[in-house]
Amino acid sequence: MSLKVDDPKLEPVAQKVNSGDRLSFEDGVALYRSHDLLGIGYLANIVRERLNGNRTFFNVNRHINPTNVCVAACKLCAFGRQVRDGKAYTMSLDQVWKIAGEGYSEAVSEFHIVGGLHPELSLDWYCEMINGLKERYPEVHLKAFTMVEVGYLARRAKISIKETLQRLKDAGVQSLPGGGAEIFQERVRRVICDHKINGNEWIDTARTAHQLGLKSNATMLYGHIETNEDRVDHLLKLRTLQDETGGFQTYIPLAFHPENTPMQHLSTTGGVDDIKNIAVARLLLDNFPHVKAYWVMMTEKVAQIAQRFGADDLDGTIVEEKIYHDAGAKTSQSLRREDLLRLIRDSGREPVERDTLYRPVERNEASFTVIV
Ligand code: V47
Repeated sequence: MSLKVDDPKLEPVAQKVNSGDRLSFEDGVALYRSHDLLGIGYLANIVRERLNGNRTFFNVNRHINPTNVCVAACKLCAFGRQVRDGKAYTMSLDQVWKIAGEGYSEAVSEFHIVGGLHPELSLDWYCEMINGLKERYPEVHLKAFTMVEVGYLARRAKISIKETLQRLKDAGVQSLPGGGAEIFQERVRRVICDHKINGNEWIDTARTAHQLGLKSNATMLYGHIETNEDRVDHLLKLRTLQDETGGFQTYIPLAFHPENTPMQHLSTTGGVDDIKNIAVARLLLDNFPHVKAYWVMMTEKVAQIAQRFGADDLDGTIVEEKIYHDAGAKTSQSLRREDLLRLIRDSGREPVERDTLYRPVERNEASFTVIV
């Protein structure tokens, strides 16, 4: 079979996709530089269907952000606040445990828990929070804390990353979300998130989590001051770690939303760049089982199109979203399960409700069963 692309510079990529060979750094840059969106999408769709057939995954989840207090003050962020800011909030443990059960009528299979780097909340506090959630909602998978939060908690507790992750795991954390990766290139990182752990530390923390048996996701924040080369460098660093550990489940490209951030003079990304970021990732990350089109960030419409350009996951019901909405997102805060089913079916894909570990879920209204 010969695969057709309009841009002659993509011929070598098409040949490699045809034979199942790994793409190089130069291939990645050629893909980002090309305007042949249909050619790129065509190739990405082949890889997507090889890996996941016609299925598109989603879950019934709830986001919980226990605090927006953050010492990092990243230029990319509209969510984090200084302790004394009028809009700063920190939930009590009781509030976290209560809010977890609110706002959605169907049984949630995942809590996605992330927050700011709070200078006074200890590792013990977070372990108690996790423990309390597990006690009250034993069926619900706890996907909690970015590599950045883990790094900060370790530093404050004056223990190693490994010990910190082990403590969180013992308390009930079952996997980690993919946030905080931003762009690994130091030159960019220094501008957009100066006080965060650096790219190597993010990778090292993910490696340690995977070695402890905790799966995680991975993200990349694009559409600010990074170059195409920075994007490819980021993706290949993720691919290298995945070769070593196999611990990543999903990659999620995140478009920068500039509103209410110190970088609000930058414009938002366009639909072409959003779709291209899905497709190029699907082609470069040959060892990642899934690529997620995060509907809150992309809009429902673009996330639906992404299902034909390499994505095989939409994320979930979410219920309450703060990070993107503080940065001006116009999407809804929440979708119902039936909305996700419709979005997927209307893009010609077969919807599969999954748990966090991608096992199919069967449900009736009030409960769900993981099929193993
Ligand atoms: O870590 C922060 C990014 C991330 C902005 O693992 C911003 O399943 C754009 O990681 N504009 C949080 N992006 C979101 C995230 C995520 C979302 C959905 C699913 C999963 C998963 C992970 O959002 C942050 C940061 O990289 N972010 N501020 C902004 N103004």
